[in-house]
Amino acid sequence: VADTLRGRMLLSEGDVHFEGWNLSADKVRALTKVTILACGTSWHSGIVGKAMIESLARLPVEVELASEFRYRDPIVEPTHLAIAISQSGETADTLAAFKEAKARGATALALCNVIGSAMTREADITILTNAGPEIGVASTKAFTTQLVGLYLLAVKLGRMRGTLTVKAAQEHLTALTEVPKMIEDVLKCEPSVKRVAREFMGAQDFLFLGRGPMHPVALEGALKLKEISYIHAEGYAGGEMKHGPIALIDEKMPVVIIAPKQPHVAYEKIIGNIEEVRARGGKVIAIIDEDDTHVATLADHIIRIPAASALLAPVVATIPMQLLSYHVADLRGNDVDQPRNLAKSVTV
Ligand code: F1P
Repeated sequence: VADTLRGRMLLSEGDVHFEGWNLSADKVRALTKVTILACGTSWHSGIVGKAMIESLARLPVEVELASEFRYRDPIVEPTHLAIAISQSGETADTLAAFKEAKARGATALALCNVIGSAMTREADITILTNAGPEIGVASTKAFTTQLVGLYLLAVKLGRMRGTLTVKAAQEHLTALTEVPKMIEDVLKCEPSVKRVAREFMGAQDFLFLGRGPMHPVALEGALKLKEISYIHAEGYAGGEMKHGPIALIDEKMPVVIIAPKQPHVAYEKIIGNIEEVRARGGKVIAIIDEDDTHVATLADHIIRIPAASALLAPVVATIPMQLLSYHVADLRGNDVDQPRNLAKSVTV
């Protein structure tokens, strides 16, 4: 965990000390809303961050597409905390939205990977992730690192607002110290991911489904596949399947269903999704817990992942998504580090 964030960061007695943190307890208690501003993969981590902050600090969070924010008339007040999430710290739309929120009175917090980047210069507070430099254009380790940064921030806000006891905060911090081991364990799924990649490398479309905390994981799985494999992919919340994407399902359509048994994932409903896909001839690739015996019998392919606490499950479940797009892209002969048409930081 110490390696996750740059600068001095101390975890002690249920508290997180970020270097340069200058928000008083009074100001944190007076906050009425958090607005997360981000693009692409960073926007997906914002959706995970929303669940973390709402659950631990009991503050309402809105996750805004930064590319839309400045083109409307957003409601921003001095009691709002605007969080810009960006690997590069330079993405033009995120920077513009961040400036807009700050100009309208919000406190500005940047969660970025690059010291001295435009967003860190703009910010009142910066939390520096230590995920770089990323060699590839598509954001991967930045995503998982942003999730850890958001988790730590949620614990800090929860402590300052009094919504988390010292004991509860310490339990979350202890769970975070298990992340490196969890990542080591989840990487063991690579052989099964490779088998899936070989079978579906020629697919024209993919669908990714997840509920609750697995919804942003599904969105990210689809985005990574698009970015480096150039395969059309859609990520959907499981409950939305019947509102449209179900029309796409036929025997040519692989559907990745992210189904660890987690609170808010609605495991029973996910089983319904699997049955609906199978009934239309679609091929189900299920991401499941190591000890799952039920979904394992329903899916065409399974990828097992280690059990994780509710707020860390998205970190773990994202790894097989990243590996899948990597192996599919590699098998198709694509340059996984320099995908066509993509820039590391989108500055226009
Ligand atoms: C945002 C982003 C990345 C994506 C690609 C293009 O970048 O959309 O998520 O993978 O690199 O830019 P950032 O604001 O997180 O640097």
